[in-house]
Amino acid sequence: MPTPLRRDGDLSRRTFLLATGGLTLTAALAACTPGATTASPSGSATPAPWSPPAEPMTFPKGYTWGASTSAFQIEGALTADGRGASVWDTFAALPGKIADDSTGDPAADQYHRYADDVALMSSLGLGAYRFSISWSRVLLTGAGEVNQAGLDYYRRLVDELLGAGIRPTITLFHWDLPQALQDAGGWASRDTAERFADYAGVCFEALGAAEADWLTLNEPKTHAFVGHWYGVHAPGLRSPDTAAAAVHHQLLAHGLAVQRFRDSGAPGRIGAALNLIPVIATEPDYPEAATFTDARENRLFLDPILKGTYPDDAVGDQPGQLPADPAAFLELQQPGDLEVISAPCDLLAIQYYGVTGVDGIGNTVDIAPTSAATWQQIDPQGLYDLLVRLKDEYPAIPLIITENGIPDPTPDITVDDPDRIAFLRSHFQQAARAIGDGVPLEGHYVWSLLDNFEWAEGYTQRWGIVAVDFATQERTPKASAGFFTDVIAANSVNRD
Ligand code: IFM
Repeated sequence: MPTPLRRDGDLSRRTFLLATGGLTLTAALAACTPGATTASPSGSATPAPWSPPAEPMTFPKGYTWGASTSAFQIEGALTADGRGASVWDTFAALPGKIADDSTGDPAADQYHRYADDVALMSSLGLGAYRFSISWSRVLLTGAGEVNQAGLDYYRRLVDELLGAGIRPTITLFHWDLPQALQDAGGWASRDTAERFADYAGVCFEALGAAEADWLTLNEPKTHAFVGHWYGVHAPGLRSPDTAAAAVHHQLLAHGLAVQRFRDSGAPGRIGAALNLIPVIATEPDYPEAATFTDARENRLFLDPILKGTYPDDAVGDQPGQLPADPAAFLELQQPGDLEVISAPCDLLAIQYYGVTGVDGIGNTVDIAPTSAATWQQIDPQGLYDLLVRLKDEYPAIPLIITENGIPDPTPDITVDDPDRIAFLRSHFQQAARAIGDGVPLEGHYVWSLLDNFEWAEGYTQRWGIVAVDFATQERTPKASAGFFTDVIAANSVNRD
């Protein structure tokens, strides 16, 4: 059984982080990479954390620098050109579900402003732009007749990107399931996977000629768990068994879409985008709960896609497991499903936000500074650990980081964002370090290009490197956008 991630110096690092509790995030991030050995309170020497070198860390030629968004979070225009409703339209309209009672309208209105936004991307020097397609713009009820006007929007966007020399990275599903499919059972129903494959086929036919990277699913874990188990995201369900079904049927949808992609002969590449999180046992004598948490958070998604097997310790009634019925989960799996799910991909997209500690009885423990998103425990070295783990434990596959970022500390428009610069710098450094150690990492996308609708947090969390005034739709690049532009131009990251 694989062990949860632990690394030398963890305990001392936690002690150190406690000691930095009064620092700002920037100071804590800077302090996380000192050059000297740190001393524990008992005075014994502990291993020094890794330090970036004095000279710039250079990335391989052709390394992709990009920024990411998703349809419901930025497009607005919820009824334009006949768009159908998604589960997020329904959920956001329910009282009390969104922190500021907002909806996906107007968001950043990219549906109408895409040309200006592409010009903005050019001015920042981006090599790639990751966006998602709204399924219910293309197929209003998730299936049946194509809504040409909706599909044409994405064709225009792709053309604009290609014209600007920016590679499109296209996500097919970023949580906005057509409401009509939810009404028919949603991801609890196997049929949704088939509908997804048909929808993917429509997109490949319309846009597949473009040299692009395609991502089937965005964070199937978050959609399954937060939307179907915790009830905090659309569709707002609270059933671990439904969450388990949403896991399997999303993964099946991924595999079916990969098959369609191959059949289409499209020239681009395809994979899935998984949010992965190093899990660190805070009670080393009782590591089981951390092992189960690792199974639930990471291996439940990595293993079927990359190895064609499900881990046997992710689902069950032990602390850290997805508390669904393992027999029912097994029953969902039909002969041949895992073969479909593990259809060879061209890349694996990773979304990295931080680490988590887990105690002996499965509770989450803060072992690193958090951002305004309290679930986010910031640990740049965790990115390195994760990348090396993927190289060591899984079949070789090109990797790209398709999300990495933090929110501003307050809901107010912010253009001076030193915390984000420190965050990005330290994560770019760890990415370069991993490449130096043989990890086949090919690109890094920040989350996000623009301030946007942050799901249940509405507009109260701003994750963009470009500020958006939602009343006027004015865009203002933050200081971090300038920092990112410099990194892209140099294709390297400085120590500080
Ligand atoms: O905004 C989200 C995104 O949609 C998926 N990954 C995490 C981001 C920040 O919460």
